[in-house]
Amino acid sequence: MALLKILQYPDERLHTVADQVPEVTNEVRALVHDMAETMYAAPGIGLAATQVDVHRRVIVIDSSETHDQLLVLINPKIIARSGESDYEEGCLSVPGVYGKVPRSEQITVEALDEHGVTFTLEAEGLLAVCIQHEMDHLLGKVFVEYWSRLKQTRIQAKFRKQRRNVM
Ligand code: QAP
Ligand code: CO
Repeated sequence: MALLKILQYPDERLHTVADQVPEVTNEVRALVHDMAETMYAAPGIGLAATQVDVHRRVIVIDSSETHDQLLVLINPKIIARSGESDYEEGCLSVPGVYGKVPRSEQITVEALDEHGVTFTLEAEGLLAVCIQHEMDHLLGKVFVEYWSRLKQTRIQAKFRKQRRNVM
C-alpha cells in the first residue's frame, strides 16, 4: 500500500490523454488500491489515474456519506446521458478552488471493475457529476478549464505564487 503524489494544477501532465487498459492485471489492481488509499487519505470523493501521473483509464470514486462504497471504473464509457446539472465541484489537483461546471444530470456508464468484469451503472446527482469530472481528467481536462481565460489565469497565478513560497 502506498500514498501517491497528486499532481497540482497547472501541472502540464494533467493535460495528458490516458490510454485504455488492455487487461485488468494485478498491477492495475495495485494501482486501484493505492489510488483508493490516496483518495480516502486526502480526503476526497474521486480520483483519476491522470492525477497521480499514471496515464491509463482508471478512476476511483466514493461519494457515499459513510465513505465505504468504493466505485472502481476502468475504461469507462458514457453510453447515455440526459438532463442538465451544475454542482459545486472541487478537485484534489486544484485545492481550495470550487465552482460550477455544466454537466448531465443522469448518465449511464459502462466500465470494467477491478476484476475485469464489465458492468453498467446508472448514476444521477453528485455521483453522476463526479464520474463526468473524473472522466474529463482521463481526457486531460481539469474542471477550471470550463471557465473564462481570465479566471484560469488568476487561479494559475495563485498556485504558482504558493509554490514559490514553499520551495
Ligand atoms: C471531484 O473532488 C468532485 O479543494 C472530486 O481543499 C468534487 O474529491 C466532483 C478536495 C465535487 C464533483 C463534486 C478539494 C479536498 C477534494 C479541495 C474531490 C480540498 C480538499 C476534491
Ligand atoms: Co479532479
